[in-house]
Amino acid sequence: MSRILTALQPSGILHIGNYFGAIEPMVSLQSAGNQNLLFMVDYHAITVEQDPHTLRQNILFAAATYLASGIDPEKTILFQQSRVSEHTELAWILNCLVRMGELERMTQYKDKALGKGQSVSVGLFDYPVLMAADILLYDTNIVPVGEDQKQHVELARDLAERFNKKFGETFVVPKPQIRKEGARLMALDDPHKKMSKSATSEKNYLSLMDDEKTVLKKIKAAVTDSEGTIRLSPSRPGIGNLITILSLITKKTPKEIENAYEGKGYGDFKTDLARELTAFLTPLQSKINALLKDPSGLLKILDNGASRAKAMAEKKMIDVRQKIGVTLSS
Ligand code: ATP
Ligand code: LTN
Repeated sequence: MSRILTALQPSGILHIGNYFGAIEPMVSLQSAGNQNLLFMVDYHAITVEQDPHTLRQNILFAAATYLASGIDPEKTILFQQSRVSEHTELAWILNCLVRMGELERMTQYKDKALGKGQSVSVGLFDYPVLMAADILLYDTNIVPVGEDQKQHVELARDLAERFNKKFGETFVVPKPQIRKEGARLMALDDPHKKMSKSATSEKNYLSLMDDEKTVLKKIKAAVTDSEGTIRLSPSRPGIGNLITILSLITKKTPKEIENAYEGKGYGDFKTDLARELTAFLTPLQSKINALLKDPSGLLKILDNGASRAKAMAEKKMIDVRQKIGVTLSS
């Protein structure tokens, strides 16, 4: 039996990169026998400014999205990070093992801090340590994430090994699991950058809540090149990204898509892609909206998830406190 864990920031819209990079893999790993945890990392979200009212709504929206995507709360412990205070407690202990240089090397930090100078929050710098605590607290074996989080999971591995060496075998050393296709969907308006919900332009991403008109507009405007053929090539990231999206949605291989569009141009391809996207998003949106109409139902699921997670985390922390020498009774 493997323990599988992932988390997403409840920081606003979710896009199809989040869906295919993290949510769908988690749904497919829900098979019997695995023990799964999925949570909204609200304490990660506040590393950048959040409006409290919006944050509250985003947490519920994220929970509704996971459930609508097929997360079964019987099979997956679904909860909110801040409800299990052991996450921040373990992060503090790991803070005392991590080195400044290790955090300074993190590319997500470098990207997000760029241009912000000294005004960037200490929380943003420390973000990967809280993430390591999230993972190590539950003896996680596998962490399904998009490509951009690989470096953070590697830090969690290093910290697990460092702790185990210093204090004795305590933590499972986790492995990232990154899918082959779709681990890094690119921005529609710039295929050299990753699709990102914190992008300044809405043309960057396809939101899970975009309606038919918006999807068509964004796909028609998606950056390609002047070659005009539907073919994968490393030198053509724009069309490659769109082929990947169609392949993820239709479950056809990129090769099958190339063959189907032999002799056709961007116009036909983009119209079909927009139609397939809408057919995929519409039922998902109805399910999300139905779940959001019953906030007390959502809260019940999250309460239940939090108490199951808390029980596991409390047990782990008894061992951790003992190992580092702060527990006085034997
Ligand atoms: P932000 O832009 O605020 O950093 P994000 O869009 O990167 O947000 P996160 O909440 O950081 O989203 O990521 C949630 C999950 O989605 C992670 O597992 C991450 O690896 C995955 N993910 C994010 N962007 C993409 C993408 N473009 N392609 C595939 N997976 C992605
Ligand atoms: N940093 C991740 C979110 C995250 C996470 C985690 C992912 C926080 N804790 C634990 C996997 C496991 C992100 O931005 N996507």
